[in-house]
Amino acid sequence: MIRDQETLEALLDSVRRFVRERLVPAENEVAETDEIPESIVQEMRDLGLFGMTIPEQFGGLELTMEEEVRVLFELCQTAPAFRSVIGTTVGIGSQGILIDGTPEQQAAWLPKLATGEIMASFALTEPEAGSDAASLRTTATRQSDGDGDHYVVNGNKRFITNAPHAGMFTLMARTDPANKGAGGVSAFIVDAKSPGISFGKNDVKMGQKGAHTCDVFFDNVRVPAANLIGLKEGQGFKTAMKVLDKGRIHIAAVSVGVAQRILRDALNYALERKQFGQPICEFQLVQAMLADSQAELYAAECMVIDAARRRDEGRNVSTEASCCKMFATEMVGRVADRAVQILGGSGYLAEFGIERFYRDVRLFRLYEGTTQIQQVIIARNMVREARAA
Ligand code: COS
Repeated sequence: MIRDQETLEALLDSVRRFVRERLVPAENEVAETDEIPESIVQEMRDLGLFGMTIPEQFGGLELTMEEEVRVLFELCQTAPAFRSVIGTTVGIGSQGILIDGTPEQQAAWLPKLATGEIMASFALTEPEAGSDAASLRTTATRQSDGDGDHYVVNGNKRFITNAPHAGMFTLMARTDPANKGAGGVSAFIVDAKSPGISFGKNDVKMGQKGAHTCDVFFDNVRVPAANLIGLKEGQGFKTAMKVLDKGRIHIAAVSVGVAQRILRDALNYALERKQFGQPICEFQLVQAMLADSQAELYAAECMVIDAARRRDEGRNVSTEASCCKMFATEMVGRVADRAVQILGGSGYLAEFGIERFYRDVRLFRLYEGTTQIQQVIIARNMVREARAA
């Protein structure tokens, strides 16, 4: 936790400067090469961004959720692929260890993640288990031999962000073959260099060039029993859901940051571009698009900050996280669409950058639970609470 406003402001200033001076100028190169230069990744390490959410005792900045979302509002005013470099390490890849890991597991892995020495990746989704995450088929079978207790993992994970760069995976696998539902799933810390792990080709995606995803194959991979998160079988699905509660607020904050950038670009264009003898920002139909975007963006920003504060207070934010994820990711889609409209033909051209954002933000409505899954979670929680009352 950053204990004083001045230190938080200094961090936000550094991130703002980093975005303006290093990331924005590199956007086109990253889109063309599909690679983020190592010098930029190193600067992210130097800024402490990999350790944003990791406790100080393990070398991180230990930001509260509210502080984290404020950093994301700044960091994401550029191509979202840059955020993806640190995203799985500060978020879904590390949080399972932090939330449910033992002190030994935390001490063994979190320091390396905090410095960015290794990246974390979150391996839940499978070819046949997307929205229905609890139906996953990857197995982890406990065995004991001369090498001590371990699990043998077999299966295939899909769409795994940062898998090609990962040093470790938070892996969800079925430890109880008789239980085909959520209760049969356990979470593990898996060293990415373990023999038997192999990777598919990088996925060719609609957008977010520079952020890499691929399939990961586990073929008789030995995982020490000491790497079972929390040393308890059957808790892995719940660990994944708790991780996603936080991850969904994170993605909502990312959506707010990107929307701020897109709207600023659209406004700047509307100020400059003249038609019928005056800047197009003078036309009320263009103003309507600007105003709707501004109001929705402000609503999303307020929601994200409120949900983050509630989480910092230790409250259950499953409903709020899904509300934020649903609203903010849909919001940035509408903002990007209006921005294309405001730029007109130029909005469709690569050189203006808006079409790239339009493609990039489409992912936000899909990963970490689609909009429809967020609706299911929100409504289910409402019904459950109403019945309990
Ligand atoms: N925190 C803690 N525990 C949770 C939880 C949460 N947010 N959400 C669910 N659980 C618990 C439930 O309480 C239940 O526990 P009990 O069996 O003890 O009652 C268990 O987990 C199973 O929950 P549920 O019955 O709701 O599971 P479902 O299979 O119905 O799945 C959804 C629920 C659809 C919400 C879940 O599969 C999901 O989030 N899918 C989307 C997955 C996703 O986001 N994928 C993206 C991958 S990461 S890029």
